[in-house]
Amino acid sequence: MNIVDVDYDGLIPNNVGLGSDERVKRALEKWHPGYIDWWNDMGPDGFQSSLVYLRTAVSVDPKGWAKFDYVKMPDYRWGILLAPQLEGRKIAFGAHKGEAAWQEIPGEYRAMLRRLIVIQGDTEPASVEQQRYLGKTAPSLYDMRNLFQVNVEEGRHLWAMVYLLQKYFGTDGREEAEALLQRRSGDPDTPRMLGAFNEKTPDWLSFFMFTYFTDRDGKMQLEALAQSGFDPLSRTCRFMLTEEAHHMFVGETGVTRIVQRTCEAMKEAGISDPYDITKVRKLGVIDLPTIQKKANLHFSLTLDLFGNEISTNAANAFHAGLKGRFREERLQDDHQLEGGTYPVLRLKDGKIEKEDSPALSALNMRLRDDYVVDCNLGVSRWNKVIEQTGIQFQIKLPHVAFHRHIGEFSRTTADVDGNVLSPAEWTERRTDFLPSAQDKDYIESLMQPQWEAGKFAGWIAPPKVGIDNKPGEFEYVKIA
Ligand code: BYC
Repeated sequence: MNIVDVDYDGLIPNNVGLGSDERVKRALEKWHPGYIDWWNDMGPDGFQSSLVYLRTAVSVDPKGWAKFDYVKMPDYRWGILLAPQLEGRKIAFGAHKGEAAWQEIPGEYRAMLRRLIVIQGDTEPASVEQQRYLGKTAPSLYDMRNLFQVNVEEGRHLWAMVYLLQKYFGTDGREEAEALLQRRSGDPDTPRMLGAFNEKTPDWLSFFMFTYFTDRDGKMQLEALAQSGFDPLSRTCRFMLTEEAHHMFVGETGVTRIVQRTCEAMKEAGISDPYDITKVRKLGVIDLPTIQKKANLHFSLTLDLFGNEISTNAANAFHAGLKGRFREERLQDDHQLEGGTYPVLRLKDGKIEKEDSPALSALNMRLRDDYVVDCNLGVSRWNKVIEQTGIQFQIKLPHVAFHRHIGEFSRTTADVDGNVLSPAEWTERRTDFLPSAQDKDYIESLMQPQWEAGKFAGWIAPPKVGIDNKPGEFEYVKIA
């Protein structure tokens, strides 16, 4: 079998030889109707019979793996795609460093691995649920298409994790696969597993912030899991990362286009003070301080997804060779970390201080630090756009202690600069940092659909280039 090309003959497209794996094929075919029911219940509200210009993977070769065409979302060919197996791949870290990567799961690591796969799997449908209503207020057909592309690919990422559960975990894998279809984002009784995936994505600025910040956590976690000694997990994460890149592109360019439109409108109207919110809002654009508040919200919610700064789970997963570090292969150390230390920000007697901690226990912190560096790259590109218009304003990531619910700083209340506030001060100043009810109402008032091909809502600039190099007036979604 050619592991680069995808077999589209059966019900489930794949490059894993499903045709000759009757047991897993049957299990997945049994799971399939439940997935379609979930998609119909919890996927994009409406638009299911619209034709959407989507890309579908036809190969896992990094050069030319996608084909673009009009597809109705329920007919999208979700499937199982793994990056090609690397000949002679070795485990790169932990106690098994240097041993051949595993094609089957070592018994002693089964529970740990299952937990990692289930948590990863749970986030994928969760994000689709969170974004369910956004199609109705899309600022253009271009943006609507990007939303639906992200949604179908998150659906496929769920398939990716379900395949691993069904193939390698027997009965309990099948039960976990079912449970992934049962939990619901924000449901008080059966919520999704991680906090940020139970929050609402109520408007398009939130959607772009989510795809910028939260999908980037996806990138970091997938990069760490792509290092896994369990080769099928590594291969599936490697392919997922190619799709993830587009999601972050949607987020980064989405925010860029909003910032650009705001600055252009301010210039045209002769407004130079970004804090003159009343005047800026009269122009029908989103003022920069509100964009900053949304960034504060989504960045802080996403930091929680890295878990506790000091974590035995993370140490165990690394030691076992199941979850590595960001770009493990590029790091210059022993890749075992038994004796090393890593600086961790801690809360000591109400003060935030750096402390050297055992490197193995500090792996969540380390991944979070790498994440913050990665986040800052795009933020500086947003700031370039502002700078070019001559407006005096800079978007800044808040301090890591700001607005936290998991880990060291969940025990304190800090402002965006990391100054510890009393609970009363925090309550009083909360809406200086995070969107207020009025901010939310204002953004909501802008969320009016613009579905004419080639047109864009007044609060967002058009993109520089179209998807698949299509011209500006291209009809990305034929709404039915
Ligand atoms: N909410 O030892 P700790 C994506 C729990 S996003 C609730 O620090 P660990 C995507 C934790 O489960 C990437 N609970 O945890 C993006 C543990 O509970 P138990 C998703 C939390 O394991 C956009 C306890 O607290 N992938 O792909 O070191 C769209 C002790 O914590 C939270 C992954 O996350 C939380 N935020 O770190 C679509 C990778 N944080 O088990 C998709 C897989 C911690 O003691 N997961 N807890 O009862 C992991 O690697 C780790 O499980 C975590 C947590 C990084 C999540």
